Amino acid sequence: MAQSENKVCTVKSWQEGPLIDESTLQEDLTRHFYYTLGRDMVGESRLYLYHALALTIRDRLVARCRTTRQQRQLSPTRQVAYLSLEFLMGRALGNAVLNLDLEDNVRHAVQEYCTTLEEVAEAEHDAGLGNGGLGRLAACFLDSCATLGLPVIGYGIRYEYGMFNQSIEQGHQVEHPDNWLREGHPWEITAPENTRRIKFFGHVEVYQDKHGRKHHQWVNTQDVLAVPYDVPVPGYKNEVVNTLRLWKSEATDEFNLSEFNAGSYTEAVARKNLAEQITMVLYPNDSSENGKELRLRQQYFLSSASLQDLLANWVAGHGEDFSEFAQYNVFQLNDTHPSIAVAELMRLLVDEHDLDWDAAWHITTRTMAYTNHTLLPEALEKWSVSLFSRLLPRLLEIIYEINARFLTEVACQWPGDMQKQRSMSLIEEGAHPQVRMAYLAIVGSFSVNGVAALHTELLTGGLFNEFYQLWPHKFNNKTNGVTPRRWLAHCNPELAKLIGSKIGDQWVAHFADIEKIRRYYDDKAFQTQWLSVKQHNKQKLVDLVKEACGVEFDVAMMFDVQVKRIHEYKRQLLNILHVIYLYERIRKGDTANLTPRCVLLGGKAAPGYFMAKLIIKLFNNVAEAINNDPLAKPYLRVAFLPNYNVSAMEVICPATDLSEQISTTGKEASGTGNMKFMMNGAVTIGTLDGANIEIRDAVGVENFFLFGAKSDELAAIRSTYNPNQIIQSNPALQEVMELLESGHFNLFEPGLFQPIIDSIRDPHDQWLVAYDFESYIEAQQKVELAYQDKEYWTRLSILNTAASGEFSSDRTILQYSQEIWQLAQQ
Ligand code: B1H
Repeated sequence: MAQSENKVCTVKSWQEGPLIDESTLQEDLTRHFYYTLGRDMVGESRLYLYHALALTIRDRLVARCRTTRQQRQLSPTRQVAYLSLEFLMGRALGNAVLNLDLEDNVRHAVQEYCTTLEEVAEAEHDAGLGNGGLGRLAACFLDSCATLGLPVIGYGIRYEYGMFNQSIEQGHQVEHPDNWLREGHPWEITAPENTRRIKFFGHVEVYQDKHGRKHHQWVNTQDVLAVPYDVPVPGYKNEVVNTLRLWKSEATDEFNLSEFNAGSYTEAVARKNLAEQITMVLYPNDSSENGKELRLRQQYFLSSASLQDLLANWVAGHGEDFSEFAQYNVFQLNDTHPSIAVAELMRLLVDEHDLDWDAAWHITTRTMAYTNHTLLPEALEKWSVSLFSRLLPRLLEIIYEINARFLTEVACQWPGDMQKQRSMSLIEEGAHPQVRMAYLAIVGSFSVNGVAALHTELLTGGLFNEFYQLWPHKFNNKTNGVTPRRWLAHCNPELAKLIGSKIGDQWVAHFADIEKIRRYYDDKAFQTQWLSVKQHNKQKLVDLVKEACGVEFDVAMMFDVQVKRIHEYKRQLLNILHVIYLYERIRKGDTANLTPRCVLLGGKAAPGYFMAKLIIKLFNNVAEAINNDPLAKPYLRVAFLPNYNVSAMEVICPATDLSEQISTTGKEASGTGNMKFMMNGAVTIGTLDGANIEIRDAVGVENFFLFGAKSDELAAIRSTYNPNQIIQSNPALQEVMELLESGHFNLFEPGLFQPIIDSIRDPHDQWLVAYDFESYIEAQQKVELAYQDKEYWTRLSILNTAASGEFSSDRTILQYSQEIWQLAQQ
């Protein structure tokens, strides 16, 4: 439908919009409850009340979204599209109430329904459209962009099924589909008029026009529709509402005619399912690629739909003149997952908008920016050339052309060095040639950034060193951050209030201000209040653990927590060995200096990751043995929290005393859970990895419990690594291994944990579990002593929160905005 055919008609009485402010909130809630949803029984269901409240708040978001858009149209500026296969948004209600400053009104309004805001909020499903840190980072970034008033639109996929739900059965992880849309998603608004068409398969035909110019036509394709669903993203008390646009795949209305005419009507309709499969499910493999064709389809689907969307908007405003396009647009690629966008933008500009190659390349390399999130080799995406040529034939041609021109540049830089050309080529040669997506992203982008200082150093000095030598100016660091709205103001209201009573509430939007509470770290009365808030928060976690795991935690004990995806590099196994070590001491009666502690572990294992699943089982078996031993009860309690997700973290991080950040050095690109814990006053035990290094610098080395090998020692350690000898020469570790190897934790399942035992004893153990055991135990002993001195620990806790200012995603986004995006100051 052409825009010009629509008559523009503004409803006069609505030019200002209908009255929609706090004063009508109560009536709007009732109207949505009674009429939009057709309910009449109060108390009938929390779910309906939640929906009515969400719609009431959405009205207010929609109004602000419209004014935000209108204001930006008045003075167009450079804008950013953040392309990500994951947005781990969690729940929206509490965040919207906070950011729109509606708490008092909403509390008042729900009172009429004889319930509380907290209870209503519990009815919302988490939007689990992400795996872990990378997806949650995207969500924090959206909050910061809106809060800073930046014109940033998120583009992602509206997965029908998000991250799977995890239950624990007989100690094993069991996965259940996350049908999060079943009860409806009241925040989204669909915009079918902006549906885009995405091509797959087919072949390329070349023809010459009358001027002798070659044109490429991608024909005989099997097309899929991308239908947008917009989710509002409110800024904090600033009237700005940005958009997250999520694409859903749908079949076109075209049938395969021959099939249809042959009487196979139902088969032809059933074939539509193939199209709808694209956005059916999120791949649950955090930090490892899986190489599945459907995943490449998802990546291209998102990239193409989003770029077409932006180009269509551009053409609506500027016609086919792209001369200023790069001045007004930036595309930030969240890892290589959407990196096919580099080739797709070339295709759209050259094939569909008739630009010549050089003009299109000029635009592409001035608008694309790439964030790398991992050095793990298993996470570096490669797609086979044969899959590409079948699924996306025109894109493969474009990648070849980009590569040919790029290799000429390499040859100029390093004349005659064929090895350089091979190692830097976008195509990895071999029996099964593959496209290296990270290289495509680097070659096509003007900026390449890592997510913490060490990570960026390792990128430029190692993984991408050759590219760094060629283009040092492209590389930069942007240390991650998390939003203090969700991760302090919303999830820890008591602490927020206490902080506010001393330094005001400016910190919520200007988080550098949090440093001001440092003044009170020695103030006895303040310490007492601080501790009392922590105890309340711990009680909430006690209730959750009791309900979810049936284990009794005790607020008087230290809460020692490790929650994150289960992965060997994150070393949950080291944590378990420490738990077994403590248990050994208890069994031996060596308890004089033992600080009672509750150890909580949580996180999901990728369904196909055998070792990660076995680690969950080991932890649960160890927990079972310890929790059933009356000797252990006064000193040690252990629980695995099933189905760790964003909402669970909102209860966990305010209640944690000790934050476990114990990855093998050089493996965790940044980590962001470490920052959430720190903001909420947890003290960290950790390695010199990822953002831990910056956290330790910020809080002061004396206030951080450091252990483990350092990154510049790793090569030497690995070359002579002999875990069996380490075990032999360390009595504590020897005892731990003996207990594990005796079958004490798998009495009825002999040999169950042999793969774990073997991995610890393996001289090629990449994760260096045995190597770091001794220094980990020492650091844990220092933690125990520190915790025994309540006042000292409380001081540490306050200092951690006070030093967390730089880990706000507002700081990160300001750096993206100034140093990469070059957005005008708002
Ligand atoms: C991170 C991933 C990731 N790095 C592949 N890489 C995925 C890779 O589904 N996949 O194919 C999904 C996720 N995730 C994490 O990003 C890092 O491990 C963290 O250290 C970092 O804090 C986070 C955000 O930068």
